[in-house]
Amino acid sequence: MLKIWGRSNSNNVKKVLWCAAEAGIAYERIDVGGAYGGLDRPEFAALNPNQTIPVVEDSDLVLWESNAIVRYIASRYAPGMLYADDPSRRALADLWMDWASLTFLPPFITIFQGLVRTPPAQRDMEAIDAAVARAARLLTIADDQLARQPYLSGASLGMGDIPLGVLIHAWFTLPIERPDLPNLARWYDQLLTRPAYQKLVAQPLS
Ligand SMILES: N[C@@H](CCC(=O)N[C@@H](CS)C(=O)NCC(=O)O)C(=O)O
Repeated sequence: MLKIWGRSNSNNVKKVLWCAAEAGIAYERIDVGGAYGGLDRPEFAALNPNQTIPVVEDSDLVLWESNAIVRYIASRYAPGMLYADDPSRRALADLWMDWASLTFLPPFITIFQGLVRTPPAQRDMEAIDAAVARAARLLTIADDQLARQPYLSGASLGMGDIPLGVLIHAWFTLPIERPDLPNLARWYDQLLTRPAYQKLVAQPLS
């Protein structure tokens, strides 16, 4: 059985849990990181020298880096469904995975860490407001894409939806000013109808 290391409120762990659930595979999850600690234990550092979560063990295979794990689970356990057979479609899904993590994540982290994990008196509101404005500008790009197709991966849910899909729950939940992005809102509403997303991603922020 797949073993997933990481606390369930980590956005990067949520990607892996949601992907595994959509792929329909059983897994065991072990709480490490955050309040649970344990990342500096030698057994964990031997699995992931970065000492970060998530980590996945599948028989002899050990993987870290959440997007690499999502690609692995999708290709191994949900080919033709979460992992497109067609190289062009797959490349576009890859594009949205990378965009979520390399372009959207930096301003998102400023907002999320600032408003969820920092006490009010210690918040840098100037930095948070600038990050909200940047994130809102970036999300118009995703909104444009979602005007052309139901999901970032194409006609149906795929791995390309997973990284931004996890972050977007916080975007629509946080007490921030959001521009009207109807296609993004419609996509989020569709994700919310999925039992796996509801259970593993759309939880109170912590
Ligand atoms: N690029 C890595 C980032 C991993 C990462 O930074 N994980 C965070 C949680 S989201 C972590 O391990 N934080 C330390 C902790 O939870 O104690 C990935 O996508 O897996």
